Amino acid sequence: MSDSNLFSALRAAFPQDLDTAAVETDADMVYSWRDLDRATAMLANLLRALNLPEGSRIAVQVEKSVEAMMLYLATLRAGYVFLPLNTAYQSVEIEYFIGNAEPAVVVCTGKNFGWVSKIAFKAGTRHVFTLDDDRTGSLLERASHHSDRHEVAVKAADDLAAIVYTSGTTGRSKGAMLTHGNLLSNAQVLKDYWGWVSGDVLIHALPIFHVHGLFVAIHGALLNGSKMIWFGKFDPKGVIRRMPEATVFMGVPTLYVRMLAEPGLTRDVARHMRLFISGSAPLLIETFNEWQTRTGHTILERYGMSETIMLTSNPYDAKDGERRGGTVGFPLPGVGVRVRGEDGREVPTGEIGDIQVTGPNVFKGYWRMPEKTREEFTDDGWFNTGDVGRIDERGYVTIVGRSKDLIISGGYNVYPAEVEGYINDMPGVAESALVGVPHPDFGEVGVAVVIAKPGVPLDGEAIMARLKAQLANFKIPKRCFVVKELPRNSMGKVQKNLLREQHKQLFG
Ligand code: MCA
Ligand code: AMP
Repeated sequence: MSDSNLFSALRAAFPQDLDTAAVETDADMVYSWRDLDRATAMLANLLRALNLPEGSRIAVQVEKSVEAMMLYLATLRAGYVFLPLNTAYQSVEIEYFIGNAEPAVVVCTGKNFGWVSKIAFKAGTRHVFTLDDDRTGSLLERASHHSDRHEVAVKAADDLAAIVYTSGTTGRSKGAMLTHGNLLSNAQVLKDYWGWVSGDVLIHALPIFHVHGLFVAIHGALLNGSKMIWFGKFDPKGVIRRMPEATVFMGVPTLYVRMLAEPGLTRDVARHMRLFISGSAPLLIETFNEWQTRTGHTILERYGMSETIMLTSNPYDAKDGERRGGTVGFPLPGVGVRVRGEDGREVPTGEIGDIQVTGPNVFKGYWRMPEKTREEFTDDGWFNTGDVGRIDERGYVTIVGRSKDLIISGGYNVYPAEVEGYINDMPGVAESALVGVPHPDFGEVGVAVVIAKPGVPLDGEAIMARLKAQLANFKIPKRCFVVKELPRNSMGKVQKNLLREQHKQLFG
């Protein structure tokens, strides 16, 4: 079998001189390409020494660090399946992911070892390691005893490389199974489409537990042998300060909004930059325009999903067209995008419908959910994105909404059904509805509207406090109102559009 391991392709793109800098961190640490090669070998040897069954999942919930990225690369290198988890997830959420994915190895922070290991051992996980963002923990300690030479595990393009959990409309998260072929084909297409060149330097300021920071950004830099300037946490002033040394930046719209609030963001400071890319949530046209005025750069907006990695992109090269604010550009080479109406037929050009996609980037299915997988694919094998949009006569795709009930807040997805479930389980609650309303920083945030059981006094603040003890912080509604009734249609269904309309001015 020929090797389609994504790691092999990334490794082959390392520069000739392995002693040059591959990553420079905001804490002034420098990692060479040789460091990446050796550390991923040691970690891969540690994983192999555990004698895990083929296809084992390595679940990781740690703070962002270069070592955490190396663990991802080592997992690929050893041929196992990487399962990244948002650091905001709390015990009930982690219990679900570990119970569902049954990872052979769990890596967590030292601080969380007590409760995470308890959950993991209960679920049958045999190995729990710790990894902290100051290069301490049992994982690195154990890896240090292993050889720094390792033969990359041979993988087929169809073999699993990662499982990325994405919330479901019913409230239960689904693990999107991504293969080596999905990830590599997408990374190669983006390398060409975004015109990566020798000498490019990427500012990496996104979390590495979701597709944007983990795949799009890291693969982009590595596949081009490009250095990364690495921020453990997004810091607008710090990013602006490093722009004169960099050429490429990737962010969710909130990052652009926060940098625009900095007087230090000028044309001069951004002069060396080649490309600013935005995605994961809609970029407001105001942000797009203001960025152009302030920096002289036109943000390139693209669109993707955990299930598909990147789908469409505004053009990089002016000969292919202009970057149009408010649109997500053209289908990437090799990706099919079509818009279907309620009757399942293709709509005329420019008309709105459900966005369906196909291509080598489209995932293999949801982990252990064949029914769900079948539901999301059409009879002719296209994946239903749950996004609603149109394609104009020039081929630009515009997303106008979502058929899935989803709130995207600062680039993180919040599924109302999940949050409503927790609120409904609280004593004294009869019913609740969570809606997304505009927010100047996060783009959109959740607002909860709750009805109490007859005669029970309820307090919105107390509901939010209780939720905070259970769920990841970004899922907590920013406001919670207790009301007498919810607006309903003639079928008795809550009219969320009316609630959205009612609260749309809450945050100015
Ligand atoms: C933090 N908070 C939030 C969010 N982040 N509230 C709503 N939405 C959020 N996204 C709240 C916390 O609950 C907390 O509230 C307070 O803000 C401070 O938390 P902290 O963690 O310190 O916030 P921060 O560091 O300022 O984080 C904001 C952020 C972060 C940098 C914008 O959310 C972020 O990195 N977002 C990027 C997400 C991303 O990478 N998405 C890509 C998904 P309290 O104080 O009340 O507790 S991949 C994807 O979507 C697809 C495939 C694609 O197309 O890319
Ligand atoms: P997830 O699978 O959790 O990463 O979220 C994917 C969803 O994010 C997509 O289905 C879209 O609804 C949304 N999304 C990603 N990029 C964009 C964009 N540029 N504009 C609007 N929505 C986007």
